Amino acid sequence: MVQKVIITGVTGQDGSHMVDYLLKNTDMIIFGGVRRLSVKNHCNIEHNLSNDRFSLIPFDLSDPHSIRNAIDNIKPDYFINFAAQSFVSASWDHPIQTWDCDSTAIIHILESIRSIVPKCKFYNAGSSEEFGEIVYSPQNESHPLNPQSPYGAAKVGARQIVRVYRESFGLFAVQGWLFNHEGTRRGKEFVTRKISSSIAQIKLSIENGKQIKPLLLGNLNAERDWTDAEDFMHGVWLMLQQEKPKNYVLASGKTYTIRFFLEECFKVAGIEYTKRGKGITEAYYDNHGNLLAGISPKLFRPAEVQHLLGDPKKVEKELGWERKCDIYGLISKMYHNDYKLESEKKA
Ligand code: F7E
Repeated sequence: MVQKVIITGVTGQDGSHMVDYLLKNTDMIIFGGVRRLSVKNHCNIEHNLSNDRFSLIPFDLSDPHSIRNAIDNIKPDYFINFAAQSFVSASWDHPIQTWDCDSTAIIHILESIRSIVPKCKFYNAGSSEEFGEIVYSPQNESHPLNPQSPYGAAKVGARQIVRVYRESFGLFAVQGWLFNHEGTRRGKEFVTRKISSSIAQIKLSIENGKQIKPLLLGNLNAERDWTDAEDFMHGVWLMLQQEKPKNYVLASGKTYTIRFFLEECFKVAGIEYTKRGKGITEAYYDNHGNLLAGISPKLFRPAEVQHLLGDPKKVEKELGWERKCDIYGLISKMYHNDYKLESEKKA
């Protein structure tokens, strides 16, 4: 019997990469959960819509009926939940919606799995934001959970309920700790894609003699452990193939500041800059004195996770996971993709 998987969040970065990964590496039938929106956002899955093994089903984390109906209609062998309110910054503006989607909804999924398909293997997207205020570095699976945002707190809530259902009902339910993961399908609200798309626009403005729209950023000192999102999909799948359910950290084991990402992206774009100022006056100018990038204090967060560095040793040793792309490959891939997209827009 061919197995069936429900993947939620398929229009987003991780869900769409997981669809690609499973179409390529398994013969499973894939059902992609999508939320109804008046404007369709299918660009990340467009290339798979005509594949016989992939179809879309209605799914909304804020509606327990939609969760139950999806599980009851499909009776999946696997349920991979990538749907979420995933933007940390927005979680202070929408704390209840964040909690409902990222924590309460997980109870609804687990309850439906327990009563309808108790053998179904469940993966929930966990986050390095759960570690929050760092006690030691690098962070491994034993690091305390000290979330600093409503988003991080909601992911901790989900982690606890996943554990409770696993231990109480013997479900195969896991939640990996995924450190930051990026790529060409990343939303433009996240800092890496904001930088790559904005620098591509700046490059085109320079080439075409147009006025430069400067890039405004928040905390350049924050340090993040970035991996190519495509590399993580294999790790998530390996977590679901274990004999017994166990959670792992997925990370690159390297950390860089936001400033490093910005400056490296300027280099990849071939844009020369001069730096002036310090703190909130820190800014980047081109050879003609035009502002390229600066700081907007409005983009600082009410609380910041200043340093993240994951320890992937356990997942590498026990599950054989390894990453293929390093930070330089990632920045280059993101910038060149955005340069192409921006050039096509302008053509
Ligand atoms: O911020 C700083 C910001 O929004 C990274 C999500 O996938 O990874 C992601 O969460 C850092 C922060 O990602 C801007 O203050 C500076 O320190 O790209 P981000 P995130 O908050 O780390 C974790 C693992 C998840 O689970 C989340 O779902 O960059 N930063 N200036 C900025 N951030 C943004 N967004 N925009 C700026 O202008």
